[in-house]
Amino acid sequence: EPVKMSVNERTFIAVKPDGVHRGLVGKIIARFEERGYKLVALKQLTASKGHLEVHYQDLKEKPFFPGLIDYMASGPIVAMVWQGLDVVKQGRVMLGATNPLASAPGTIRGDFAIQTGRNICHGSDSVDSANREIAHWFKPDEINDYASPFINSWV
Ligand code: FUP
Repeated sequence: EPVKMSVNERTFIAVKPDGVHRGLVGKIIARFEERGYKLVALKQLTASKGHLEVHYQDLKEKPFFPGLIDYMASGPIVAMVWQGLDVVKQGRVMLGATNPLASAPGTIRGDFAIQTGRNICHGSDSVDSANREIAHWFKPDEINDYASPFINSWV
């Protein structure tokens, strides 16, 4: 039986305010480009607390929720949609574990972060979350797919 693959899957990836302040945007984008993913949406914005409370709605009962919202609203975020084969799961692997002691060197968090509450980047944790998050952060006309012969033939 063939392995189930999702070729044109999309995920929501964001560089959080600490990642933007630390000048890590280019390095994070480069990792996704080099891996073979296609950037189909990108913008920088400072998100309102209301917008972030909806984004993190599943965590609203957690003790760290108010601090998380303050941190995420404290400066600009670079919001992106990346597209390609199994990009939701692969994006999570590339980000690394939420717990810094479990995030392996070679991952974004494993290379650049030591605190759970200052962990540089966000990535959707399932296809359903990705669809919800992409619709929450982007209007349909802000997402632009395009033919990439390089990606289609070699990656
Ligand atoms: P992740 O999907 O890896 O971003 O992790 P979660 O959705 O569980 O958590 C979302 C964000 O909440 C994390 F990126 C950082 C923050 N957080 C804390 O500050 N403390 C915790 O114990 C867990 C998460």
